[in-house]
Amino acid sequence: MITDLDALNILEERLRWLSAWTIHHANHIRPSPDGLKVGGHQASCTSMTAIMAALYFHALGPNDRVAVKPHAGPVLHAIHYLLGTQSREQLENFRGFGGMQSYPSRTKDRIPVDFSTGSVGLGVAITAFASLIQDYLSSRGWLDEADRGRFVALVGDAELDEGNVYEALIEAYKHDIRGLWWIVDYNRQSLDATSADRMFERFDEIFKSCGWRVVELRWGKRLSAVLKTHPRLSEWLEQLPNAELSALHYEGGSAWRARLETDLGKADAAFLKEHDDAALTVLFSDLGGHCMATLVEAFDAARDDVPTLFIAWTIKGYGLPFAGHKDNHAGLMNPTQLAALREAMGVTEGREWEPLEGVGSNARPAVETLIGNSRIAREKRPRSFGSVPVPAIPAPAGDEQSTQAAFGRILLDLSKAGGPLADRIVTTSPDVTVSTNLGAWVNQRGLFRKSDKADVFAMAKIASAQKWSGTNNGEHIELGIAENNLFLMLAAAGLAGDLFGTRLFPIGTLYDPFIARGLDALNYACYQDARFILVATPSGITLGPEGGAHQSINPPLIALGQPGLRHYEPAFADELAAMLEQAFRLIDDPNGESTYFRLSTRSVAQVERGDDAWLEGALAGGYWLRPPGPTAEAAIVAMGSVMPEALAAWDELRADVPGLGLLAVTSPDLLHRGWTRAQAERWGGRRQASHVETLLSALAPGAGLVTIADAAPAALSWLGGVLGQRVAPLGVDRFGQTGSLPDLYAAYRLDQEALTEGVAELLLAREATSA
Ligand SMILES: Cc1ncc(C[n+]2csc(CCOP(=O)(O)OP(=O)(O)O)c2C)c(N)n1
Ligand SMILES: [Mg+2]
Repeated sequence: MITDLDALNILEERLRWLSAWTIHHANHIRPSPDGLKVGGHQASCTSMTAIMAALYFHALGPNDRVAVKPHAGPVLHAIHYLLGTQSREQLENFRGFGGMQSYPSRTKDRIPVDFSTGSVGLGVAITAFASLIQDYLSSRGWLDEADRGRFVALVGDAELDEGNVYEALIEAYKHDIRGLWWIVDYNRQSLDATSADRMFERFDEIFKSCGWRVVELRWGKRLSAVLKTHPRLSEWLEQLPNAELSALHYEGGSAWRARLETDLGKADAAFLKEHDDAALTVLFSDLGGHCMATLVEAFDAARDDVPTLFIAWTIKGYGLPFAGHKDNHAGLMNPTQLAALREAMGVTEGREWEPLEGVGSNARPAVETLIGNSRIAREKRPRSFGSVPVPAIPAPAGDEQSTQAAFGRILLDLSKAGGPLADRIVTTSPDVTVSTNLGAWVNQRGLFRKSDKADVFAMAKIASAQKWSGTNNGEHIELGIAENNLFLMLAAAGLAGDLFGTRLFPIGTLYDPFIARGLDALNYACYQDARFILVATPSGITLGPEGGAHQSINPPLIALGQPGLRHYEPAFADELAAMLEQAFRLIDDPNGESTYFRLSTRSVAQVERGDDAWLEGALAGGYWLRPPGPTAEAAIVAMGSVMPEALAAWDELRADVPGLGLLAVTSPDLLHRGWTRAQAERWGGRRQASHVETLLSALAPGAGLVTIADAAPAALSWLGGVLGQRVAPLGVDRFGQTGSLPDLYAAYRLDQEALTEGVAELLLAREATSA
């Protein structure tokens, strides 16, 4: 009689075999066109095969979402192969072009992947924010109770060194986030070494103090039973350092015997007599994370919504010849070792890809039933979530405004007007809601709190501009100052469509320099194609008296190199309004992307517009604010908050420099992308000038450009390369300092005088070359 546990054990073996074989095939069998090692992590996979078999074929429900430890990617694919939702062709092309990815990827893998992983720690933390978003949707009535699920992170033990895990843990506690299972594959090995013994049991305390249930699965059933009757052996094993335990797992039965004889002497002689070396190897490998009964029991006992940390003891490389070896992280079996494993697993040569190869006819029905009953099998969700109409967004009125203030006004107006878009917006900020001008929106829409939180100050009738009570109907999620969490929150909210079928329009705000704090999480969000709006303000030395510690310099360069994120840097409120409207549209567009706005606190005189001709160019990255004459020999190219200086210089110079133009750049990022794309398409036989080429070819051949931005000069200086024009680049390339704007603009050469000098220099150079 085959029990479910037997069948699960058989499935574990299938996963162990298929993951090892997939990696082996890519490295040793698939022809290599370049001689490069393909790689893969057989040891990291087999460390988790029992845990994953117990989850996917027993514990997980249809709505549960899992972030899989990156190096166990092949196990996830093997599971889908058994479920029939992954093809052999994809497995054969592991790490190949168009094949299954090295690490689970939402966008590139053909199987449904809930969260991409790869940068360790981030996949763990995003599950907390996804759970919060699930609560957010539920409380608005946008998610049925029956569609709610649990969020599971499969965590490598060394991932617990990543600080972002604890930032998320703290935020999760504050928001009472539940429905989480974080399952640590406690193989006590990282990439380089075995883990520090001193941390042992500290993790439990950290999690327990944040309200988590900690379940340690140290020994399997068989080993536990032996240890119960052999107290000295038990005591000895409990205190064995990580490195020694790993080494013994590698060396196997005879080493266990020798070591026990030395350390325990005759005390356990009887025990040693009862076990030959092979039996000792098997017995001591019976750790909790490899014992199916232990795993199933633990998962079954944790079905409530208390966040739970499972510490499942495992052996890195379990069942493989390099089990426990400290250098096994990227270890690959050689063909001889692979052949031995194949035989041991009853796989006939030539039938390596057969899903249930080696499973006897006796066991097959039970195994097939378990596979058939897996409640996690599903197709990839189509990327259509019912579109949300985006209304026209008018520019806020006002002759003088800053882009930051305009942003606050636009959101306030959206809120007052109401409608589906305003209802689907969710805002979030790491403790800079007020100073990024989101306060008025929050007054209108309220804080999101799972349980009501009264505004104590308002109740006491203390005057305050911020009326912040929290309810489960609020639309702003306030975070502590941990920018990494902001990006993980945006990633989770930006995946609401994919994860829950309901699109949200997430807007996150922070100070521009602190983007650097969360860069990897930002990249992670973009990599997964999460859709959101990032509003970074204030920015640049235009922040003035706040000084260098808060003045950002390089974010436009970051944006220039960040796929999946569009940079807009408007100078005027009407530009910002049009760009926000565009950014909202891009969120729900299958071919869209996220948008980063770099805004400023500087209040600037707004320009008069005769018509809407500027609009299309502004959305495409730039437009002629003052069009050049047909023989223009120079142009000022300006971005964002320094536009008043550019306009003043243009006014001063236009009499002396006939046809001088002023190009307003709203997105170096879009201009650069358009340029390189047009280049590539030219090679493909299509010839169409990019927007930036069209703009710049309005100038006379050989004309010069003076570029200016309150940012690293390289954000715009590359424009000279488009048509081979000479450039005088102005911008900030030293740390900022405190001061008034006139003082700072003079010191950093962002003023009218620097622009005039720049134009003069270009004209002189032009005369010299034409003389
Ligand atoms: C942020 C980041 N830093 C470094 C790496 C390189 N790296 C990949 S796996 C790994 C060690 C992982 O150890 P553990 O989490 O214990 O996983 P195991 O393979 O032991 O299961 C490292 C350092 C990475 N992927 N991400
Ligand atoms: Mg490890």
